[in-house]
Amino acid sequence: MIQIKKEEFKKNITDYLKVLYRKEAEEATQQQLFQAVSYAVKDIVVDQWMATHKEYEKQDAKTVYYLSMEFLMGRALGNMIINLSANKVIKESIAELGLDLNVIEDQEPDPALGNGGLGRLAACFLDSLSTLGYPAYGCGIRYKYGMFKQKIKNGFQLEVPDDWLRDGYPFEIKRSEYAVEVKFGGYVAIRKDEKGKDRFIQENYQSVRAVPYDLPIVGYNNNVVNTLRIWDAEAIDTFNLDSFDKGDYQKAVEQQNLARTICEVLYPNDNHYAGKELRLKQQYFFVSASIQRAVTKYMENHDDIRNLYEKVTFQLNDTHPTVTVAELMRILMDDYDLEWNEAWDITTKTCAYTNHTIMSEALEKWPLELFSRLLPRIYQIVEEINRRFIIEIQECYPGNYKKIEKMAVVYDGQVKMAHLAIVGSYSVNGVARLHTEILKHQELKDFYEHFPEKFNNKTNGITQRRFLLHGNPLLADWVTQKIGDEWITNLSAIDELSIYADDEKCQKEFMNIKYQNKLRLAEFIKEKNGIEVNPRSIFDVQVKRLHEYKRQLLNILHVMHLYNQLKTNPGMEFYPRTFIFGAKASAGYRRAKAIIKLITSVADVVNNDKSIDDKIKVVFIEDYNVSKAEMIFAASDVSEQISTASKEASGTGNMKFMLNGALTLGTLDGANVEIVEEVGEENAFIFGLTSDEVIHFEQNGGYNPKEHYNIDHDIRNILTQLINGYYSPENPELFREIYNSLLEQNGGERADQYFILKDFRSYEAAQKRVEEAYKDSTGWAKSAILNVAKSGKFSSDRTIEEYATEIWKLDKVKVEL
Ligand code: DL6
Repeated sequence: MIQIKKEEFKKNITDYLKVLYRKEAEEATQQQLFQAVSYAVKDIVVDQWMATHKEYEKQDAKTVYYLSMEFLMGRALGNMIINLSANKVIKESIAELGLDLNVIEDQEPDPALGNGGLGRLAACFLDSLSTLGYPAYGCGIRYKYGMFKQKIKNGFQLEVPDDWLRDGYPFEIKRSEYAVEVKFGGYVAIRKDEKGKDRFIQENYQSVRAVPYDLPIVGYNNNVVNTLRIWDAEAIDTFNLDSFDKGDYQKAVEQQNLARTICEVLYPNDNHYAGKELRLKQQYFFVSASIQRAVTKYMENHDDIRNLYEKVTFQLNDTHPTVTVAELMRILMDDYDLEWNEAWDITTKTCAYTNHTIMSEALEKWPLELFSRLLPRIYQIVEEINRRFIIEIQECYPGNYKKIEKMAVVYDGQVKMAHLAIVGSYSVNGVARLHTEILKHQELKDFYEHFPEKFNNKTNGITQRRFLLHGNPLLADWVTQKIGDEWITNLSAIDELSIYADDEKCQKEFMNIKYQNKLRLAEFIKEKNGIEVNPRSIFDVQVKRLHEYKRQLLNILHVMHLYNQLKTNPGMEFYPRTFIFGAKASAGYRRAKAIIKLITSVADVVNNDKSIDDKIKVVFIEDYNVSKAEMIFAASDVSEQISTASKEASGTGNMKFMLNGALTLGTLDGANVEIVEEVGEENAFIFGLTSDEVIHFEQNGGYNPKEHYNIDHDIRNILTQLINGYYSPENPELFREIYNSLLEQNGGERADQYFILKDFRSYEAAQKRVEEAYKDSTGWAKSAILNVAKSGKFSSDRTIEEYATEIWKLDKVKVEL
C-alpha cells in the first residue's frame, strides 16, 4: 500500500496553487483548489503508473485493448482516492489546509463520454481490470463535448453542451509522441513497388493527426494503474505547405475542418443508430489510431507480426469499433506484407466482439456509397471478406440463398457491421444469460449454427468500489463492520451478510442507514426541485436513459392510475410513495421527450394537490448522471426494472440498486432473471409477459391493445386523460402522440409495440405487493439485506475474470513499488 506523507502532500497542493494560478489556498477558487488537489493526487498515481508499465514490459504481458466509442467515467478524484486507500489521510490533509474534500470533489466535471449502460460498463470494466491486475488499455475518443447536460424548462428537456474540458482536465496527459495519421477518402491505386509487387495505395485522401491523451485507471490498493487512451484529432499541418504549393488551398482548409469536427461531440443516441457520416468518421478515426499504435507497440518488442494474437487482443464494445477487423487486415497486408490467409488467421485470433442489444433500430448498417467513399481501402477489404464468406456459406448450404441474405456482410447496398464483427472475431458474447440465449436462438441463429464455438455469455457487472464504497459510505462501513472488508475486492464475500438478515438489531441498523441516505436525497430534491418529499415514504425509483422499451411510460401511467384512485377514494389505504425519475432522452427522440414532459406534468398536478395529503409525490431529477446515480441508488427502496421482456440486453442499474439494498420490481428481462435467481423471487416483485411470450406475439403480428382499452375502465380513463388536457390544460393535444402510440398502428410500427397496456394490470398487482411488503418493516429489511448479501455475482470483477480467462487469456501482473 502506498504511503502518503501528509506534509509533503499538503505542500504539493500549495505548490500547485502557486505554479498553476499564482495563488495561496485562501484566495483560490474552489475549482482551482480542485485542480491543485487533483494534480497532487496525480503525482502519487504517476509513480504507480510508470511502475505498472515497466512491469508489463518486463513480463511481456498480453494486453487487452478495450475499444469503445463510449467511456462514461464519472468523476475521477474521489474514486482515485478510494482506490489508493488514501481517503483518511487525504481528507485530513485537506482539512488541515482548511478545505473540505466533499466540496472539492463536487467541483470536478462529470466526464460523460458515454450515453448510458454501454459506456458505464466500459468504465466499470476498466476499474476491475486494474484492480485485478490485468494489462489493459481502454481506447476511445476525447470528445470535446460529452453527453449533453439536461435542463428542464417548463417541464421540457433542453440540451446544453457539456464543456467538460473548459477548465482543463487535470488527470490527462497528452502523448504527442504517439500521434499517428488517419486517412479518409480519395481512391485506391495499385502501384508496383521496387520489387515489382502490387501495392494498394490510398491517394488524394484527406487525413488528420490522431493525438492520444492518457488517463490513469487506478486499481484498488494494488499499485496497478492501467490507461484509458482517448484520441483527439488535429490538423496534420496547420497549413499544409505541400497543398499550398500546389495551389490546393481548398484541401488544406478541408483537412483543418475535418480535424475540428471529428472529436467535437458524442452522438447522444442510446440503442439507436442514426447513420451519420461523421459517426463513421469517428469510428474509423479512433479505431485506426488505436490499432496502428497497438501494432507498432507490439513490434517495438517483437519481431514477428504473425504472433500478434499471443500478446494482443482487441475487444469490440458493440459494433461501433467493428472496422477494427478490416483495419487490422489492412495493416497486416499493406504495411507488413502478409498474404490474405495469413492476415485473416491473425485477425480472427485477435478480435472479439460483444453484442449489447437486439433492438433492430440499434443495428449498424452503413450504406455502401458512404462507406466506400469515406474508407475506400477498408471497403475493398470488407468486400473481399464478404466474397470469401459467401463462398463458405454456399459450400455449407448449397443452393440456400436465404442463408446468404441473412448472413452476408454486404447485402442490399449495406455493410452490416454485426455480421462483419461476427465473421472477423474468435468470440461473440452477449451480456446476460437470457440475452445470449436470444442471440443464439433468435437474432443470430444462423451465425450460431455456423460458428457455435464462438458464442458465449458474459453477464455484466458493476464495480462495488464506486457504487458502494464511494457512493454509500454509511452502508459500506456497516458491511465492513459486520463481515470485514474482503467484499471490496471479492464481492462474493458479501454473502456472509445473509446471517444478519433475520437479526432484528441489524435490520434496524440497516433501515436507519437507508433512512439517512433518503434524508440526503430528500434534501437534494428540496434544493434542486423545490419539492418536499417524505423520507418515510417508499422511494420508488426509475433512473436510466429514456427509451420506449424501458417503459417509463408504464410507470407514469400507473402513477396516474393511483392518483385517480386516491381522488375517487380519499380514504383508501395507501402507503405514501415518492416516485423518482431520472432520464435523458436523445435530442432527436421526440416521443421520449414527450414522455419526460408527461412525467413533469403529472408531477406538477399531483405534487400540488393538497387533497391527497402528500401521499404521492413525483420527482424528475434533472441531468441524471453518474455522480447523482451514486447518491440515488443509496437512497432507493424500490428499483424499477420494467423493460419489455427480451428488450433490455442486461441492464446494470438493476445491479447497482441491488447492491444498495433496493428490491427489484421488474420483468424477467436481461440480468433481472439472474438477480432474481440469486436473491430469490420472494425478495423481488416480478410481473409481466415473459420474453418467450413477447417474441411469440411479435412473430405473430403483435396484439390488440384496443381490447384492453375497451374492456378496462381504468385504462381508458388514464388514456383519456392524455388527450383531454387533464395534465396539459394549456395544450390538450400535447400527449396525443403518446396516446396514439398505445392504440394506433403507425406505418410499420405496431400499436403499443412495447406491451404497456398488456402488462399494466400485472404491473399494478406487483406494485400492490410492494406496498404490502413495505408495511411489514421487518420483512422488508430482511429482503433488503438479502439483496445486498446476494449481489456478489454482479461485480464487474467477476465479469472481467471471465473475460480474461475465457476470452482474452490474460495473466495477472503484480506491481511492487
Ligand atoms: O451491456 C451494457 C448495456 C446493457 O446493460 C443494456 O441492457 C443495453 O441496452 C446496452 N446496450 C447499448 C447498445 N448500444 N448501442 N448503441 O447501449 O448495453
